[in-house]
Amino acid sequence: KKYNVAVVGATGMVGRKVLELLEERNFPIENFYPLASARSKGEELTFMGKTYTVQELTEKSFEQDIDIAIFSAGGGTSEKFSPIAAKNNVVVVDNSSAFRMDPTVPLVVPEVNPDDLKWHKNIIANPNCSTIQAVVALKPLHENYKIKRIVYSTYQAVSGSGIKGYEDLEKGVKGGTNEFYPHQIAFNCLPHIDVFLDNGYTKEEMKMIEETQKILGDDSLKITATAVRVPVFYGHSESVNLEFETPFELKEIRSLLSNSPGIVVEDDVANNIYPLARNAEGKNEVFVGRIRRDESVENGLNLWIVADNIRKGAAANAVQIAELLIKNNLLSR
Ligand code: A2P
Ligand code: 11C
Repeated sequence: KKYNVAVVGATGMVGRKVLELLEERNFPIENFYPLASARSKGEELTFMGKTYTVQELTEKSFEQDIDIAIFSAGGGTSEKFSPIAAKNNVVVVDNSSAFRMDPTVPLVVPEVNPDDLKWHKNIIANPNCSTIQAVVALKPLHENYKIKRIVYSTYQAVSGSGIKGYEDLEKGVKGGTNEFYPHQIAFNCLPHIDVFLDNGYTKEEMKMIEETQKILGDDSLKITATAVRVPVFYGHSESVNLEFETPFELKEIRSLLSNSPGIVVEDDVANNIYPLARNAEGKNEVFVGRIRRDESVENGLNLWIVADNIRKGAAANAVQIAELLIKNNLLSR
């Protein structure tokens, strides 16, 4: 059986990667609808060997026969159009932050909480990129040793900001001035991702905290985060410090992570092997290394977690969700 699929924001950074992944994973598509703003209306794009014309997203778009719509066109667009799609029994996989913390909307990483898909009401939220890669690694550890506290410190690529962030770095290394970030990003680190909130944290940091609790289904988890933008084009890196309820052996942790879905362990420091953003680029897995005890506390562990933020952090996770919806018979038409 084949399905009718729409990609909203098909011309954007994440949208184009969604198209690439649908093609790469041979997604069973009958009819395809690339949607974007009026600016791109009429543009042509090639997908699975055919040429398609980009349609303008309007309230009427979802009167067409569409089974699944993957949205990557910003929070405002999702807020306005996802409910219209949902009402028409189109199942929406939404990449924006618009519905993530809505208790009636499942927030899903297929390797972590696939069962949450069962209670969807036609909208499913795709988590923030830095959250996705972390929880893939944390899930098996939480199940086995129960996490008490997490300290996230991130090193995030400029592609997380979309094309404007990418251009600031590209121009910056050639001596140009920044137009998007408040400070030069080339040869620099900015402890500032998204806007600052009243509590002194950035929105990115609060997303990591709240989304991790929701995905792991545990609001009592103690979490703190510092999110930093670094001069890297693709691939978010994260230092993750954990405290568990129960004791562990490092050997067990390594084998647990190696045998969990979606994870590749790269941890051979004698040979300078550890996860690197440059190596994660273009891959759909989450890479984990520098696995070592935090000797300053009881049952403490440090990890270095890296993934391609546009793939596993966005497009790949969304396409995996769409695949699971089909596999588990969870579409609404
Ligand atoms: P367009 O290319 O027509 O502007 P990025 O994150 O790389 O900037 O991409 C954003 C994506 O979201 C693009 O595909 C963009 O389309 C789309 N988009 C932005 N605003 C709207 C809107 N109001 N309606 C539909 N699509 C939108
Ligand atoms: C960044 N994590 O790297 C952000 C991008 O909530 O989907 C993704 C924002 C989001 O800037």
